[in-house]
Amino acid sequence: MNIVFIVPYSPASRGTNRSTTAPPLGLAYLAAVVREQGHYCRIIDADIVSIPADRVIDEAARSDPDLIGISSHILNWQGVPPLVDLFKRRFPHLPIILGGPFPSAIPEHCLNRCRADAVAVGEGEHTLKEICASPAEEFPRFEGIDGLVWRDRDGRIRRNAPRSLISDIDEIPFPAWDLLENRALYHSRPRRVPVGAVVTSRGCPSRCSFCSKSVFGDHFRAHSPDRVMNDIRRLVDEYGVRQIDILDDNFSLNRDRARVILGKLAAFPKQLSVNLVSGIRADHVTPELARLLKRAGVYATTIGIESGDQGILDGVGKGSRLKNIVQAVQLLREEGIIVFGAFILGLPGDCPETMERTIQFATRINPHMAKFAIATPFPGTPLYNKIEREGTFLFPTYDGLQAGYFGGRAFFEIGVTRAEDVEYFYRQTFRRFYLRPRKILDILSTIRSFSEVKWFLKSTLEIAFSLLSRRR
Ligand code: B12
Ligand code: SF4
Repeated sequence: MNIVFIVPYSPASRGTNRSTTAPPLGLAYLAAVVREQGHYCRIIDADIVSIPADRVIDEAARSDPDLIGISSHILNWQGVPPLVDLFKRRFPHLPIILGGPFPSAIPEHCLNRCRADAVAVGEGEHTLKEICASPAEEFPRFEGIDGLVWRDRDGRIRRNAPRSLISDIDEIPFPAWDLLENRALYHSRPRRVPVGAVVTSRGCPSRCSFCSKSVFGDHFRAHSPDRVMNDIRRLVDEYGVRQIDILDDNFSLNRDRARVILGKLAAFPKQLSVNLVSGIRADHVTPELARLLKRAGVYATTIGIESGDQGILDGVGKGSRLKNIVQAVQLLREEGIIVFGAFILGLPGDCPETMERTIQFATRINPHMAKFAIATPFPGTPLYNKIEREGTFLFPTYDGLQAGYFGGRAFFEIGVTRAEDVEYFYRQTFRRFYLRPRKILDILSTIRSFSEVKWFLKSTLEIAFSLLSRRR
């Protein structure tokens, strides 16, 4: 059987979202699993090369597909219904399955918005494997396969039992990296090139109100350090990778495991640069961990700081303390690790005083770079449910976004949190954080390679574009 996996293109993913990208690893894992069953796969990442729907269909048609799998998150969702529609017009009997964080959060809604046949909710490997193992005469059989929400012959949407999580994720094969076309386009701030990406764990037990956990849920499951190193070795040996982007939600949750991996990276025969793209928790950063990170080649990490106001932080539910954040930024800076601080404006309770506090906190603790986002309620999250109960949506996020967090427009109002204030403070952030002579020198002093210079020029243009465009 031929399976074509697609990441749809949506013009929405322009702007600051372009300077840091990652390969569609979810699809690469799925492809690796079904290839083991003997199927042929292709991955078309239309988003990374901005291919519109009609060209995606021409490309897919070349592989004579028996099944189409589309992966979607909230920012590319708007590309899905037109793509599915075109497919169904040209190939009415070709089954189309959706997956990824956005359809997983609101599968019935997504099926009502397009003509796809099913949504694989949550972790996809076992669900897809079972679909692909349907007897040829019944293919694709959706009935009785856990994790599916699907449309039956009468057009009714049916929900099967939930899919249980894979208990030992080491059983999942090495992702089909060979199927990722345009590999050079996937990277965070690149200190060394080429860049490879790994996800060493799945799930996170924290309960941040804004976080979408529709795929991997609350239960932390991790690859063994040996498996992580085997994957990294393959990326280095087979794909020449010199930098590793670690995409985990919570890399340091199991501190012993994190220490072992960092130790193995430090002893790795080739020197690698490592970027902890999605970050580590501030309260995990001890002097020992900061040293280990440095020795392992970690040159940059993100810290989800969110707010400079303890009351707002308490409302987020992450359990962060401002004093831990101050200490973490300081320790990482002392080790010479670049710190990206991720802040959110417009969380419930945010008013001019608290947002002023956030900007002042950001400039005081001074991470090298700061990303200020506007609070975005993803369907299925506690934040979304709260706005639905107690606030007012200014933009309905259940049909996707046009500009992610950085569009400069507030998505909701609730209590004292008013759109006008949020947008005002958002506009202030860039000038007040970046346009300080000392800050510019601070940033320039972190650049070590030509690839980083190119990245800076591109990101600056993208930020300027985002600040000017103001979309939700
Ligand atoms: C790395 C990452 C990024 C990187 C790179 C993104 C990129 N596209 O290039 C950066 C930091 C830049 C980023 C940016 C954004 N991100 Co992001 N990101 C992630 C992160 C941490 C890891 C993604 C990953 O590789 N996961 C691992 C793979 C294995 O999982 P997966 O892709 O979900 O695939 C599995 C299942 O979903 C399923 N599946 C997926 N597709 C399909 C298809 C079929 C057919 C089937 C059967 C199954 C299936 O099976 C797979 C294997 O189990 C996730 C959080 C997370 N833990 O997943 C957030 C996450 C995907 N990001 C999110 C968001 C919102 C964004 C932004 C929109 C934020 C913004 N700036 O506005 C942007 C979008 C950028 C863009 N243009 O794509 C949200 C999405 C929420 C939602 N409900 O849609 C997430 C879930 C974070 C969160 N917890 O809230 N992101
Ligand atoms: S720590 Fe990160 S992954 Fe975990 S719930 Fe909070 S935002 Fe989500």
